[in-house]
Amino acid sequence: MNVRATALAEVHHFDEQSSAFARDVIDDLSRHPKRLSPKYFYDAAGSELFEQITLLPEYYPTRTELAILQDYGRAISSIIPKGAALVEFGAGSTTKVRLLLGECGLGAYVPVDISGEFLKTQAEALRADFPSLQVYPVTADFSAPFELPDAVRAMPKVGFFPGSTLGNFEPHEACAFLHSAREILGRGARMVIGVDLEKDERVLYDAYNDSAGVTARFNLNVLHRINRELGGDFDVGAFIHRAIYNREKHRISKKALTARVLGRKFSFRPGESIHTENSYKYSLERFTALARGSGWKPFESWTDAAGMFSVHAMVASD
Ligand code: AVI
Repeated sequence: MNVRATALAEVHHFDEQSSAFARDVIDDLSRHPKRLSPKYFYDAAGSELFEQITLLPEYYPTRTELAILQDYGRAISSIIPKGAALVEFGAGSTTKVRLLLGECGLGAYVPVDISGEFLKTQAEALRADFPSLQVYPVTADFSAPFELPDAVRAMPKVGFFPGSTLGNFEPHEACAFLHSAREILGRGARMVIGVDLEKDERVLYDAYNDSAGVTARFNLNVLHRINRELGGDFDVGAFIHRAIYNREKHRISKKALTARVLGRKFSFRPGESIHTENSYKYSLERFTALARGSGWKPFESWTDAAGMFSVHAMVASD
């Protein structure tokens, strides 16, 4: 942890999670260009806003992936061995896993998420609806190594990573994540992963610049969060949301821009941006190459009729 973040943590008596947040914010806002990690979008307010995004008419990924899981649920579930532990990386709402639960005889479900409170609520709802299902929530940053609960050690493991969250990693980070998931899940593990595909620029632009402004609120919430949790004094109203599509790099970059900022610790030039998120879109070939280079062998994939989104089944390579 850097010196200023340590001092901050001491003054505020931060717990481990808030200290990591403080360290990352200070490090990331000290960079040129400034940035903030998308993993900090998801406090309770951010998770709620993301749930709203998933229902927007312009935001096609969630409904398209849900339709694939619905249409091919039986085939997808058939790659999950009976009695397996299904480990969901970044489990927000449990809508997607519910589509598989009816079809496969799971030994346990292990949702892993950085947002502990949201995770607890979702786990309780799932237990109420599936009383015989063993649910072991793990509060952790799934982009770093973490321990699986002892209770699932002997079970076959299947990773579940829907939502195309992989696209929020830089390609080298995506590769590191897939390697780490393979280590966590162990030999012989399988994985079901949702990957958003390249498509028309206008469709992508609209998906990240919705007319109701929910994505803008979601993006700017991270500044409110800094104010709430780290005693920041960002003038959030001085920032606007901007999402652009960079075809060459296959991503949507979201930047909050400002003309003036009253922040105490960081000064922003007029028009200076904070880069908050990338959403890489893959072709089927590029995803397959990435997976193969990261310790996994994709062996089956499913897409919607319009080729907007894809779901892949993979097995850990020896
Ligand atoms: C979670 N992730 C895959 C979303 C995406 O599409 O990149 C996050 C998001 N950001 C703005 N809208 C949705």
